[in-house]
Amino acid sequence: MSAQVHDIGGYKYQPELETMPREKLAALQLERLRWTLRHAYDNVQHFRRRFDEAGVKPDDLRTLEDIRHFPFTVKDDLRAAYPFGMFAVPREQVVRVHASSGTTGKPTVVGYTRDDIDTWADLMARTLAACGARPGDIVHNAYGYGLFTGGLGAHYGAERLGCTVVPMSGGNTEKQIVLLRDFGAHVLCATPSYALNIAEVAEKEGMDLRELPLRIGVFGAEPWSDKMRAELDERLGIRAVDIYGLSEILGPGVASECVEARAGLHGWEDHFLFEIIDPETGEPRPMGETGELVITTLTKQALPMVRYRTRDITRLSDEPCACGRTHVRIMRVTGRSDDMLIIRGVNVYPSQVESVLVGLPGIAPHYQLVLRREGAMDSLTVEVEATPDTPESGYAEIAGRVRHQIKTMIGVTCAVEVKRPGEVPRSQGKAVRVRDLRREG
Ligand code: DLL
Repeated sequence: MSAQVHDIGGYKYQPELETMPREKLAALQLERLRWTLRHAYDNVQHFRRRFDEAGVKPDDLRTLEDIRHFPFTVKDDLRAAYPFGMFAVPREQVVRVHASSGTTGKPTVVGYTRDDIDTWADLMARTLAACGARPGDIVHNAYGYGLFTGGLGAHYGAERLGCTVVPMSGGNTEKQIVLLRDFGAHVLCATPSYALNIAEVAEKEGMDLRELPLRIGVFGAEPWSDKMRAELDERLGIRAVDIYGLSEILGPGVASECVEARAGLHGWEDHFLFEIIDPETGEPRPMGETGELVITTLTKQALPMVRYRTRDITRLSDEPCACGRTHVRIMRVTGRSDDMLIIRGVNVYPSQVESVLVGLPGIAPHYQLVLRREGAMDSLTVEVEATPDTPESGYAEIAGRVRHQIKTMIGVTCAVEVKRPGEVPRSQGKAVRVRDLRREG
């Protein structure tokens, strides 16, 4: 592993965990997987029932590949067990819960024992270190605090790494900017869309964020593109690094890019087992092929998860990485299988629209997809925003160009509305990319 990774001062950092030879890592995974299956089967009614239905017992697992015989877990299983029915330890041993807001139906509730919180802090410290944060840095944490895992997850990790944490949470953007400047933060933790919002407000107020000590952006919780990364690097004067996680598995701290390569996110394999499956058939796919990411926890006590279907579409890579870490890389998550919109029979992912938009001159990186029902037909309007230097007389031409590009690249006919600068709503956390008005009209 390169010198930068070792050289991180006070934190009791164990690079050997991240550079373990793959055979040793696999042996560790197998041991921990066996424990997880036994723990889940013995202590969670849901897993016992599902394993029995599938005719598998924890001890049937002899190799890591045998995991394919075990049943999947999905978000609805957590909903059905609302609120605490999936916990594998007595509720009194659960020292923290978080919950996802859930756009429809009940939220999903997740829990942590004291040891789970400790593991999470370690994994987030590891994640922040991989992103380039160092002990002694000032970490401005703009992930939302509360039921969302982002705020407290990053907070505990930054403390564990030996940083000074500024627990800002999301929102109140003017104040964020003042404190970024006055406290001299080195690291900004936020969703990428909110970081862009911060950059924009700073520019409006005449503050050049590039002149501040800010060095690293630890961005995640939503899909973002390389174009957006280049924009964030440039406007904030930082290295923007991608981190991935989900509450059902842990929160942030499941996978992280390394600042050296910024090419795919190392999944922390000493704590999680990653698989890619065909989202239609559920069959495992070989290394390198695209499909749905499925994760099994290996050390979680309160909420062990067996083959959790994330709905995130990506691929894994076991190519060696410039940083020397041996943990498999999850290539950028570009979208979710359940974000898919069907517009007049054409499958459309918001991320596809984003990748069409980011290449076009005259428009800012803010957009929303608006769905309406006209009679029996669904219609899609793409709202884009003109850059400040685009004259309003040019809007019609931009709209035509965007419409044409979307038709050519994605195959769907849509309406395009060009909004004035600032008119597309700004993110305070996870960006809202789709407004579905079909049920309201
Ligand atoms: O978003 C945890 C998190 C907080 C991750 C802060 C990173 C930073 P949930 O609210 O449960 O948890 O949402 C999880 O968000 O299944 C993905 O669809 C999406 N997601 C998270 N990170 C990324 C990323 C947190 N880097 C869901 N790229 C996941 C793309 C991401 N999508």
